[in-house]
Amino acid sequence: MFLGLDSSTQSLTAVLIDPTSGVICCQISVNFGGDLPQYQSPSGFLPGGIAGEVHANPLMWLDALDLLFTRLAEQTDLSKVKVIAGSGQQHGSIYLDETFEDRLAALDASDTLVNQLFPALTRATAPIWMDTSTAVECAEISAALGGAGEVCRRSGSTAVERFTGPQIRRFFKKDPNAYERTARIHLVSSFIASVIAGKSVPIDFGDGAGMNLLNLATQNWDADLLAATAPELGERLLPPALATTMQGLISPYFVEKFGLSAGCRCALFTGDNPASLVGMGATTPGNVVISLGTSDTFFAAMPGPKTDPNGYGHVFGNPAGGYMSLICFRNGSLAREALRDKLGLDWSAFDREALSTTVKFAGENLMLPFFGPEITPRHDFAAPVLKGSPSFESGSDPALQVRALLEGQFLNMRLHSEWMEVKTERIRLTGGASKNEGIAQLVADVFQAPVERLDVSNSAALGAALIAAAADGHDLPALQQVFCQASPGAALLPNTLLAGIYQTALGCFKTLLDSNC
Ligand code: ADP
Ligand code: XUL
Repeated sequence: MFLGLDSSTQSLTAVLIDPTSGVICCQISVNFGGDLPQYQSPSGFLPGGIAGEVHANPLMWLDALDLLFTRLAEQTDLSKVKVIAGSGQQHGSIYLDETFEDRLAALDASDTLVNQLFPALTRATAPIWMDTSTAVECAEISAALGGAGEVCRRSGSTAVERFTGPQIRRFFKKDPNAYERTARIHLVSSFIASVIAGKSVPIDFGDGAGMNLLNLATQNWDADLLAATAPELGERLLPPALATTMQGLISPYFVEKFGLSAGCRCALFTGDNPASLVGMGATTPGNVVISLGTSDTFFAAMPGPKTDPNGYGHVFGNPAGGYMSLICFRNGSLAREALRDKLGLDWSAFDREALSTTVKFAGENLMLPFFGPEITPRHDFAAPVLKGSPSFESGSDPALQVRALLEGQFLNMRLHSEWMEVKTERIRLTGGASKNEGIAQLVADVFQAPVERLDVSNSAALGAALIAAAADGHDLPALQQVFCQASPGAALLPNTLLAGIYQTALGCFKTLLDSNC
């Protein structure tokens, strides 16, 4: 069996798979807020951060690891686990002194991880991906490299507040003594992996690319980005590696305490988005994952390290080799809900039958579907912009606005993923709104690609379990065939009669966008 762990913002999840029978044997989670209330982090982070700071307590992640393995040992025979891999929320960083390595090597199963590792922290809390406190540091790093475009060209993203490099720089500036005492900096992913391996293990290319420090072309830390971020930073990081690189045996702590086999090995951990790409069965170019959650995200495999000339999208390493994009759209479900409520509708107005009544108006009315500030494109919109017929613009025919909102969201996605230069052959849809047939059909129509929905609830942890099996020599595409199957009959084919209409609408949408940004 192969174990995948995902340390996300709100919970730590385990997925255990048996590739021989093709079965997911066990899926369990520890919820940080509910199971570990002593950390006073109901949503997984410490409330009340000032000036955009959002931090979490790394000891909470360690206690969660002890608790998760306790629960796993009660439910399964952990001695059958051959390899462990995992993923973590991206960008979060943990700062450790020179005692960390010895502490990991000497972990005693009769004590807790927290008791043994907390003295090694040089920073009590870990900034996480929700942190927006580093605008100054982003500007400094960009200036040192000669502009935002150069940071993007090298690292796959412009300098971004939540990314780890700017966060490290802020720490160095605020507390140079603590930075000086820091011998090792880990991401959430590599921190948990190191605890399991009983030694510091590398950051992988997938998560490493979320730091503004990794040079995508060389797949190594970029000397100029390191120098622009903090002094002697390279010494505090291990050379990055591919997620499927085996790291050796797991720490005896887990063998003695939870009954894992002494022969169980550890692969690397990656970011939750790269792991989801694996778990959604989308690691080959041509596959696209669109997640319709609170915000919408678009991620897709790509063969080469192309970067977004506008600097909105991110490029990370693909755990299966090559690269992947991640593009976030802030106005996702929040915008769909805002229009629904404004027009006094319910979700049935977004259904397939409801949308079929307006198909003859496809592409005719345009909406810039932004109810508030957007990040792709980056602009402070105050309200949607409408351009079309009087009955559309006035709202007297609400169905026209529903169609135009959805078309606008997916045209915007199509427009802002063109830089990848990868033809979309198949879309795998996930997230709360993906169950809506009308919304799913519109995705198929606007992208002119079939849309499939998977019954995968923990795609990152599943992806991590698949990475563990791949690290042991299993064929990843074959595993994905078994574990990442679309629900039968759930594929939606595009209405090809709309291909030309949406091609033209894309150009009109771009013109409207350019005149409003
Ligand atoms: P997140 O993981 O970002 O919290 P989810 O992926 O769980 O979000 O998606 C939640 C969103 O899904 C809700 O905000 C809601 O707007 C949307 N949603 C739920 N059901 C439907 C539906 N039938 N049609 C459209 N949207 C829906
Ligand atoms: C990606 C990002 C989030 C985190 C948390 O850039 O910030 O998706 O990975 O899930």
